[in-house]
Amino acid sequence: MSHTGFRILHTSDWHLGNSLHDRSRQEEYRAFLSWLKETIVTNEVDALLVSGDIFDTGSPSNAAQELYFSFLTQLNGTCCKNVVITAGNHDSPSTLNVARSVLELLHVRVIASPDVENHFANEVFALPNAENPQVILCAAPYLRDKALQASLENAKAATDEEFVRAGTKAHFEKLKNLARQLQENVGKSLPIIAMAHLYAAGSILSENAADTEYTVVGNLENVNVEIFPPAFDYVALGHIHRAQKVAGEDRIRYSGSPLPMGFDEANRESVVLLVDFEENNPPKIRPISVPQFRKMVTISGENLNEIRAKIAKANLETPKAFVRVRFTGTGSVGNLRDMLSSDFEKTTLEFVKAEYANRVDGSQTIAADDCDLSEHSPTEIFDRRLREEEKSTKKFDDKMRARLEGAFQEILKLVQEGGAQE
Ligand SMILES: [Mn+2]
Repeated sequence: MSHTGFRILHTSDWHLGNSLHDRSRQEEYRAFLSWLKETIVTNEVDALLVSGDIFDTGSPSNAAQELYFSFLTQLNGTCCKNVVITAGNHDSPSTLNVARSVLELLHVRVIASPDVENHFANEVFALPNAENPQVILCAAPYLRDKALQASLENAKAATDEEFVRAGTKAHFEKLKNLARQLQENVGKSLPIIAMAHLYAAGSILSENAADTEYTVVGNLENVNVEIFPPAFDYVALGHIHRAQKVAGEDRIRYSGSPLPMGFDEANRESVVLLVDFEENNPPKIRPISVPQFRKMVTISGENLNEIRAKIAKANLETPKAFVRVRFTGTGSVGNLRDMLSSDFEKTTLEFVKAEYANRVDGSQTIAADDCDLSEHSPTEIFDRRLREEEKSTKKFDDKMRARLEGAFQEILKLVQEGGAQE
């Protein structure tokens, strides 16, 4: 698949280390990354852009990190001479920064947090390199308070939402100016590509409430895509798990997550986006469908007989699938897991969870509505807990919040390292 211009592959929201109700997804991730490498090589991709949420948590398991590093190492020596990785809200900037200087030797650029002291100079650069500039990147990671405050040059905002909106807008304005400056230095008009990890107003979260919860928890602020004027030839977004263009603009895209992050995301198509930049033309965008490496199936039934028949059928149609059982009848027939586990033992299916569709468990009041706690990462639930706290008492300042989050991550890491064999 040869080409003349500059070709990127845009993806995001890998959430490496994600597990499905304690079931490891390591093999799915391994299969995805090996597929991704093949796709990059087959399509002669020049640069890979990953717009945030590389890892599922701020302290990813060793197994998740091993996948990440071995994938990046395997790209070395292929057509893909550049990789740009930005941090999402799930990523810990310091975790991503650990290997930054080593990865630089492999032409992998990690932008974990905006360099406030140097006026965000780390986010704007040319690819493939300064000697042979073909495109200009404005690669912003997820913007936390410090970066938003610096972007606003300490101007005050009326509300938290306004702070995020105005700060984000000011940030991309600054990046655009840096890109223009770089263009002037180069002496020609190169395509400008923005990377951002945010919730763009007008984007569709999901048909499904649970997906919505997963994606925007801890970040209810959305920003208007007017912050990306046409000076940005392409905007590679991350954060929303469903692939889409935003506000009808072809050039503003979410790639979506390559793997479904739960049963509620299982029915949508996953893609990565190939984007070609040629002189004086709008970018050409081509989605490539990501195979589903392991099916996720929901079996619903009004009674046990119906459910048992569907289990047998699923075993033939989708062997090895992860299965969620939903009892949609009235009343209770007892512990579904106990009653169905012997049925599953005769199959290749993986019985992940069983639930009564019409019952709300009283233990789940922290997670509002009818969402399932196990659909969320511990960090998200903690984040939500902090928000609840802020409703009844006062808001935490940045320092206090950072201390609480730090302490939580430390405990989480201890628990995970003590409990998991990975
Ligand atoms: Mn995110």
